[in-house]
Amino acid sequence: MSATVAIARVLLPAGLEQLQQRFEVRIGGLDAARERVLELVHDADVLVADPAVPVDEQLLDAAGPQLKLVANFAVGYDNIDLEACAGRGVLVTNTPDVLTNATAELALALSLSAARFLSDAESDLRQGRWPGWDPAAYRGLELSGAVVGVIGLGRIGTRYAELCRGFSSELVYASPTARPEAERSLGARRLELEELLGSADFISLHAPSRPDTHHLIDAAALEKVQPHAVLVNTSRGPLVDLDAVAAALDEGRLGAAGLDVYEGEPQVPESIRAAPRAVLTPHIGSATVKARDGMARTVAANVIAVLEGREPPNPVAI
Ligand code: 8YV
Repeated sequence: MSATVAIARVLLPAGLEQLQQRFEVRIGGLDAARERVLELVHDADVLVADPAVPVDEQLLDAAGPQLKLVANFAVGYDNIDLEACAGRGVLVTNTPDVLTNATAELALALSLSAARFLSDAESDLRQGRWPGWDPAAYRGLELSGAVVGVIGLGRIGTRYAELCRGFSSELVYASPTARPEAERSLGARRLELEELLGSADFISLHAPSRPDTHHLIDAAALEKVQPHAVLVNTSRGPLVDLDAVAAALDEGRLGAAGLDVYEGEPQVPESIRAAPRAVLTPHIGSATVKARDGMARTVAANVIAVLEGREPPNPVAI
């Protein structure tokens, strides 16, 4: 009897077809409600999840003791209760590397577009609110030569820093551990978070969502930033207090914001949707053909390895 793979929501064909050729595959669908996922996972050997699927005790119970692997269709895995998985001997895998360029490029795009107020400018034009060329209007910030502060210098943060290096930016970073290699190759200087907030023109978040990073950028942090600073978040929503960012934008205490992720997404608070100088995208960091197909293939590679009794290529350390 072939093993059963339960895909809580969806997996793109680049990975799905490989699984369907080998295993019995159940698919919840993009809109699968929690009840459906609880049903779908029953007796499965593998669960394919994604950031919109909380993998907790209840879901693991619904699966049953035969569950071997939770393969996340994402590099981030804050949706998964790692301890609960470890306690049951369930492996967890993710999809690193394949989305590094895509996500770093979106962070760069948000940095540039927020700094030049592209959403406000375009919306003024589309709504017929452009009175004509004005030398004083829409005067933004240049990335060239700016001080770029990277919070979390992992794979994506490092790639973003490399891209900014092409703009002759001065790089500073905050990280729980020193990154001597990045310091050598990029000339990046490690700062305490407070110092980084006070000195960076661009602040880009690339840290995981954990209790110690919850609302890393809150009202108190925003008091330290320069009023022209540009805040960019392509990591996870809970790192940022959106109401505090909206208030800082409204009151001119923050220059601009480029956000791709939101606490409680897909709900996005009215405060930030209405805020000026904010470029808002709907969690599309990894949304390139190459990255998303790569992620689907990586999910398949991890599932196939575990079901064939091999070590998965991308285990998440617990
Ligand atoms: C999306 C991401 O969550 O990989 C991550 O951690 O945030 C993004 O890649 C993913 O595409 C959703 O499946």
